[in-house]
Amino acid sequence: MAEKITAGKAALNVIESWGVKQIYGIPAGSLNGMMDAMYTAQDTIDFIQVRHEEVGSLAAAMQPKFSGNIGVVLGSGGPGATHLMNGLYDAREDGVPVLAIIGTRPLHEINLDGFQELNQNPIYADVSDYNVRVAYPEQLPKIIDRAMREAIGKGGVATVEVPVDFHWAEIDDDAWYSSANGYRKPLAPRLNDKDIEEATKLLNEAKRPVIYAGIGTRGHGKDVVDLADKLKAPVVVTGKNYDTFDFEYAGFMGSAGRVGWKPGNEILEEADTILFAGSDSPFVESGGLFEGKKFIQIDIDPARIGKRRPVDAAILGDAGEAIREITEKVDDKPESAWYRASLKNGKNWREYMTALETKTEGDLQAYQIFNAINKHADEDATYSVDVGNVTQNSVRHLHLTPKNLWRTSPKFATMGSGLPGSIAAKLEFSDRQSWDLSGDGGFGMVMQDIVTMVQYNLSSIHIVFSNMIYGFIKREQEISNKNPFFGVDFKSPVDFAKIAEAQGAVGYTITSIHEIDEVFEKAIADEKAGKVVVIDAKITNEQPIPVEYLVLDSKEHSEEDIKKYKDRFEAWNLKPFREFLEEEGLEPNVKHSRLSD
Ligand SMILES: Cc1ncc(C[n+]2csc(CCOP(=O)(O)OP(=O)(O)O)c2C)c(N)n1
Ligand SMILES: [Mg+2]
Repeated sequence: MAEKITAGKAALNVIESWGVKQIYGIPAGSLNGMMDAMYTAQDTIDFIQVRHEEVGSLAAAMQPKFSGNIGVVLGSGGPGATHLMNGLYDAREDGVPVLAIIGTRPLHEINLDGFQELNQNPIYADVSDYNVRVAYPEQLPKIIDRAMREAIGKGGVATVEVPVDFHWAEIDDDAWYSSANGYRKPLAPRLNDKDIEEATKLLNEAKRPVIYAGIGTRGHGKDVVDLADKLKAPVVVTGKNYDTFDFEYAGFMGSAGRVGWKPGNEILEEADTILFAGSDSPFVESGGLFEGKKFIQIDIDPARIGKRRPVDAAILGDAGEAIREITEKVDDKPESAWYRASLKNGKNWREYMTALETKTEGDLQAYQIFNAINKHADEDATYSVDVGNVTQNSVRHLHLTPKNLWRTSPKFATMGSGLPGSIAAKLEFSDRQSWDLSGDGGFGMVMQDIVTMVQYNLSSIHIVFSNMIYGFIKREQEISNKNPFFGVDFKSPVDFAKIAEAQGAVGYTITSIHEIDEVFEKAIADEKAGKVVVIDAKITNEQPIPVEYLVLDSKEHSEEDIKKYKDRFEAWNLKPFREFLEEEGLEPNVKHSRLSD
């Protein structure tokens, strides 16, 4: 007769066989069977008890973004499960794998309108690629195994609802298996020579080429740079792909749009040909930056080619491979006026950023804090960045290299993802420094889980950029709203250092530029000693420069408006790209309003 095993333990054996090391969650009546099984699996899988299920689901979503490993989270039937939504949507929007195991009543009580009972599968239908209720105990390990294949294979969310009693049920030990050993990552489609030729031809003809490097180029930064050097093309990235390149690389122009760099926006405006590699950026459809340009798209997914704009040439395949092929075939271009003007523009912008970062007098701003991070952080530090002005500032002022990992919630863009991401990063990379960079609004959504990091000895540094506003939205209201600002200012200050201390972490407050270095030295020493540190940086509530609304060009704006803009954003030495183009003997492509009058 076959040996017996509980269905819950068999399910956990399956989960472990897929390389899962931890499961996030909060226990509950509908999860008692699961927790009982987890007790027996403690030597291989850690239960990470969080203080809010959303933190668990966001940690589970951030985990594959940092390491590629699937995140697993529990939600109790009803309220615990509905609390998972933000993490699950974050995973779906970023195409990363998460398994959500959600509880429910014992099977014989189902459909009786019981306590906390919801018709759950329909709730998770939209967010999930795979979404079922387990029908009987022997099915539990099999469904979990399928859920792993579906989530990992499709890069999305699998939701499995389990009646609480199934975990305890005994099944035959030979009635389950794991398919993990048979899982293979699909190979990229083979490149088509004709497609490479057509793309190469357009690039050879281009007078003002730009490489737009999306997330598909991650791990291939050097290949992109090789092509850029040969083509003399500046490199623009998508907002989530900054750590693919070295900040110091002079041809690097940041990203376009609001969460971007001035050169990223201007260079796309002035380009004539864009090699759009491995990106599904939704911002490509808005803003008009791509109008009238030759558009060459590389993507590994045929469904994405042409999704955001009409293409002039298309390459189906891996972005790194395609870029290497193009580099072999493309003409070695001589230095061009376009490239020189672009580099000058990049340099002028970097000087602007450096000037802000290195200020030694005046009110404390986020920029000087970033300068301290650049100075004090380990070179392979991980950064989990929340959503708000902090995202914008971090892509401009963090000096990232491919040794770092910089992750955020780029598409779902949920606030409150910074701290959960730092939990996941530290669990995955215990010997690397884990930074959480959050605004006071975003941090306020999840700050109760500092104690989770303390409880599991997850040393980390959390910077709270306290500007007393929902800054990112205040700026939007400034542009769009007819009435005065509404609902964006904070009236009551919060002492985040005290909140940290109250949870067993170390808390510091910085209120002036002069205090920064001393606090950072202490914070780094604390972090090295294994502590969790929160730094409450009381910064001004001024906005970062809006690079999508530049008021710098005398051909477009009045001297008075330019002066106002420069004074406000301390941008006295910032020049419009037009000036660099003209210095190099080039006409601007963009028909500015005044020019075309
Ligand atoms: C969960 C969630 N709620 C609301 C928003 C809309 N939103 C985007 S940024 C932002 C303000 C962020 O404020 P804070 O964390 O203080 O950062 P700041 O912009 O002030 O630096 C808001 C409300 C969001 N993205 N996510
Ligand atoms: Mg704020």
